[in-house]
Amino acid sequence: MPEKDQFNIWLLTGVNGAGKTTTIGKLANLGQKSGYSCLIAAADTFRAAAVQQVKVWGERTNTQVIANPGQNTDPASVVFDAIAAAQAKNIELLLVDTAGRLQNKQNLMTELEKIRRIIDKKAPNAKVESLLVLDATLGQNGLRQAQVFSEAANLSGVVLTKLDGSAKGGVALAVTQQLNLPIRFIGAGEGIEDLRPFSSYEFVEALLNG
Ligand SMILES: Nc1nc2c(ncn2[C@@H]2O[C@H](COP(=O)(O)OP(=O)(O)OP(=O)(O)O)[C@@H](O)[C@H]2O)c(=O)[nH]1
Ligand SMILES: [Mg+2]
Repeated sequence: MPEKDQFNIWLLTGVNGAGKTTTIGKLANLGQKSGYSCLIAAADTFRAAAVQQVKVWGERTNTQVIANPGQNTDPASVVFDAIAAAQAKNIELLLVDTAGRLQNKQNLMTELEKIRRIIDKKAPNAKVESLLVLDATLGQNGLRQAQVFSEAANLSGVVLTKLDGSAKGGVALAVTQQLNLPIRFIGAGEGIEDLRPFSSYEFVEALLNG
């Protein structure tokens, strides 16, 4: 959970279609319901539809969305603007949506490094959670993703999505062990409520019994 009366920034990253934007919506819902003041940064400037998609989640959750009206703008500048807005409004939780990117696309990983740098520079006192959103159906590939994203975004944890399907999420165990990254949340559905804080006990039960 974010820390109350503090500036928390949660940066969500991952490959295309992992569930970043959906998770942002779920987290905004959880944050608002738990009494945090929330703001969303629409830093996926890659696709025009991406801003629209995150705005829909903003409306659903009553959360303001900071976006750049231009297309193909620098995502780091959106993050810069969003941090300024959050600081001016004493926001407690800023959720940053980023464009999906493959870990082997060097220019996109460099762009992610820049976003992370802006956060550290502009909000040095913020409590930053850098979360890799990992599709549980993808198996072993998740480990390689996690390694590369970890370097670019200085990850602090993982959100495991799509655990409502047949996926077992066994790769999550490898990720947590090898990279020493905790799983923070699990997504199990497309709905706004389908997100739970991670409990390793439940997870191991499900892996063993499912
Ligand atoms: N079944 C299931 N579907 C999910 C879950 N999380 C997200 N999805 C679906 O996965 C698809 C991609 O989700 P997005 O949130 O758009 O993924 P993204 O990572 O933002 O995608 P890009 O921005 O294109 O990189 C959508 O159809 C979501 O509804 C989940 O936990 N379970
Ligand atoms: Mg998205």
